[in-house]
Amino acid sequence: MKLSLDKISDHNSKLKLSHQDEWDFLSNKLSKEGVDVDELIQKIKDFQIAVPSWALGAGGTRFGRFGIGGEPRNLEEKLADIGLLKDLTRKTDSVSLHIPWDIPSDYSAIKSLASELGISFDAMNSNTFQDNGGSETYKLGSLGNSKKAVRDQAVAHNIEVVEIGKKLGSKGLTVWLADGSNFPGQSSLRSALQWTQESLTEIYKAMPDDWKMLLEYKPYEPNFYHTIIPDWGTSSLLCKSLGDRAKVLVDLGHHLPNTNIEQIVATLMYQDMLAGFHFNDSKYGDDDLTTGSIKPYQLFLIFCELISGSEDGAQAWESISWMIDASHNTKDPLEDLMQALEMISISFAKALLVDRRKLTTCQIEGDVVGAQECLQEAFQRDVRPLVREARIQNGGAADPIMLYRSLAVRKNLISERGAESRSTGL
Ligand SMILES: [Mn+2]
Repeated sequence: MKLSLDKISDHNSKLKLSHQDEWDFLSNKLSKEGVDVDELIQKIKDFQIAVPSWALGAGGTRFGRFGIGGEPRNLEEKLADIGLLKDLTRKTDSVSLHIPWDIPSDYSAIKSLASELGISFDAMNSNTFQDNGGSETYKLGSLGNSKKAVRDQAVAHNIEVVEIGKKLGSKGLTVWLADGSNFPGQSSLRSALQWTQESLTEIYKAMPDDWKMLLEYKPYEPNFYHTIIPDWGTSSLLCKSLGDRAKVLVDLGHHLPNTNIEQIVATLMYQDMLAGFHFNDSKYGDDDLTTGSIKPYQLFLIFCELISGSEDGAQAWESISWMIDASHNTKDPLEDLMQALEMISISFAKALLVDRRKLTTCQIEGDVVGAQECLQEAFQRDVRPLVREARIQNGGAADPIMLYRSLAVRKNLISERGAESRSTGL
């Protein structure tokens, strides 16, 4: 389904009056405070977040999966869904593919469809967490498996993913390993790390010079005694051994409860070691809940560190990749993604409004209360009119979910693709 742009302008003109009042009030106030409103809006407009190809179907748990209907049946339909999201939100202009779920059957057709929709190919994702028809099993690990034949197969898979990405114009490989052990004594902790390092070295050497490797970590699941890359420190250590183009990928859900993620971000940026982000939210573990639905203050604090790290020159903003990595099986995935994109934009906008000069003075002078006030002043602000204004200026809908529902997009997708269509993925 392709959205006619007239529908967006009709929708926007209906909401124009109420939006204009709210926006005039906020922009006047910001201008009086000395904020360069045009520059602020430009930053929000420019901030684009990749959508993974697996987030467009109903997610699932190990207990069950409840289809949403009208799910994309192939890569072409996945791109079409991202095109819809792009038209409505103007917040996403790239897709992150997962191999083997999304191997193109016709590369030039896929490339021309993507360019027609204005979508580029973000980092590629390899899959060695489930068996993919190779002769060896990943039951007891992949890149860090004790058997060389298994490691070789996993390395070859990653190199194949790079080759596929090269044909599409991608510039990055994301590696997340499910490797680890479920019981003490099951594996040699040190050897497993060494084998992983050796396998990653082979993959890194096979990447083109203008590619980067994004190395993800996770403390537990699917292995519950140990994972080979449990934390940012281990990931960082491996990346440093590989070379400058390997950096650490932070998935918000891949931390133990109450971990200070903003500090991890600050530490990684201090060393120019932050590859990118996987946005989601969590209450207990890797819950893959919608970004900002549980801990919006944490998300804001993370953005504060990102902005301060880039403005202070620790690490360039452009060197960081952004992607949503969540899926929830009780929501329409497109609506879920719109909610996530909105919350990410809101947190980013609030963090941009922090008076950093005042904050630095408070920090240096030891004004604890003043420093907290600086953050609260920005966090408590209602920036929704600002985010909406940026979206409207970019050609998006004033209220993407409202328009999506009023056009009955899901119903249309169900009549196009069927109620039982099922997207590839988990
Ligand atoms: Mn992830």
